[in-house]
Parts: sequence; structure tokens; C-alpha cells
Amino acid sequence: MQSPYVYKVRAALEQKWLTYEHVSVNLMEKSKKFLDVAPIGKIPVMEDSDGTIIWDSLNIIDYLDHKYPDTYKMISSYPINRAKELNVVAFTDNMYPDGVKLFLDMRWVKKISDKEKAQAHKNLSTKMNTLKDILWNNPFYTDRFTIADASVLTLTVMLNRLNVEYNQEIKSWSENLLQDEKIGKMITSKWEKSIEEI
Ligand SMILES: N[C@@H](CCC(=O)N[C@@H](CS)C(=O)NCC(=O)O)C(=O)O
Repeated sequence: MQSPYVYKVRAALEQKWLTYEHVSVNLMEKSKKFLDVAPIGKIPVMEDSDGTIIWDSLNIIDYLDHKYPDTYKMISSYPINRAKELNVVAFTDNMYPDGVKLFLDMRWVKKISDKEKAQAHKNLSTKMNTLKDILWNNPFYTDRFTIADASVLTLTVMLNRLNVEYNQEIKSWSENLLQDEKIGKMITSKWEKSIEEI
């Protein structure tokens, strides 16, 4: 329910006005039921109403754009915007390993040294500055809300939870965007219940 990659898929489903049911997955003890659907062993995985199963947030969003062409497009068709948006997805995905290290440390799953922790904080803050240079003063990374913005938003939510310091410009940009009712729904609320746990 709290995976940043899942948030990206929720962002797409919300913008597209597609209804969905959210199943939560126990990643600490992956069940046969989950692995039968997602042998890749990672979330998100989506099962469409016709039984199509697809995993990886980027693949799911790309699939939704093509399967439901009359809905809001999360990845632009114009090749230059598309390239820019996918660059941001790759850039933010590249920041996750440091985030995961801090997450596992915080949860006492895998402790890391203070030096490693400081390095992870530094890497993340520095990369957030690169994103600031791109996004500061622009409402969106390209000309409207896309997968690029959803990717940066999920990252800010994760960094806030990990108490990673980063520039105020992106913080404010994220806070403003998340106030939008539709965009805000990408983040699973604390009170939201999944329909099933597997
Ligand atoms: N590239 C994948 C990454 C998905 C991913 O790493 N998901 C994490 C949760 S945030 C996961 O399922 N981890 C479980 C594991 O690696 O065992 C995507 O975009 O969907």
C-alpha cells in the first residue's frame, strides 16, 4: 500500500478515471498467490479486467496509455517530451537504491554504518538539486502532469519519510502539486484499506 512505484500507477489510474481495486502484498513473505501472478516478485503488478497481467510501473502505465487510448495520457506521444519524461523516470529510479538502503536501516532490516548513511543522504540531496534545476518555477516537467512529475512526487514522499534533507524548491513544488485532489490520490491514505492481502 505504501510503495512509491505503486503510487505512480495509482497516479495514472486516477488521471485516467479508471476504477481499480488495490490488493496489498506482503513482501517480507511472498505468498504463492502473489508469485503466481507476479513471478518477478515485485510490486506493482496489475491485473486488468480481461485478465491481462502486467508488472513494472513503467510498463503498466505504458500499457494503460495504449489499452485505454481515450483516457489521459501519462507519457507524451511527442517524441521529445516522451524522451524527457522517460529520462526523469530513469533518473528517479536510479535514486531508489540509496533510498532503499536508508529504508531498510530505518526499519532495522539491514543496518548500515553512519558513513554509508551519510553518503546515501548526500547522494540523494545532490540528485534532488539536479531535479530542482529542471523543475523549479515550472508547474510540470513537460507541458502537463505526466509520469515524470508522478515519479518526482513519489520520490519526495519517500525522502520525507526517510528524513532526507533536500532543497526547498522541490519540497514546495511537491506540496503544491499534491494538494490537487486528483494528483493527491496517488498517495495511499493511511485510512485506505486494501480489498485483500496476499
Ligand atoms: N522497476 C520496478 C521496481 C519495483 C520495485 O522495486 N518494487 C519494490 C517495492 S517498492 C518491491 O517489490 N520490492 C520487493 C523485492 O524486491 O523483493 C517498477 O518500476 O515497478
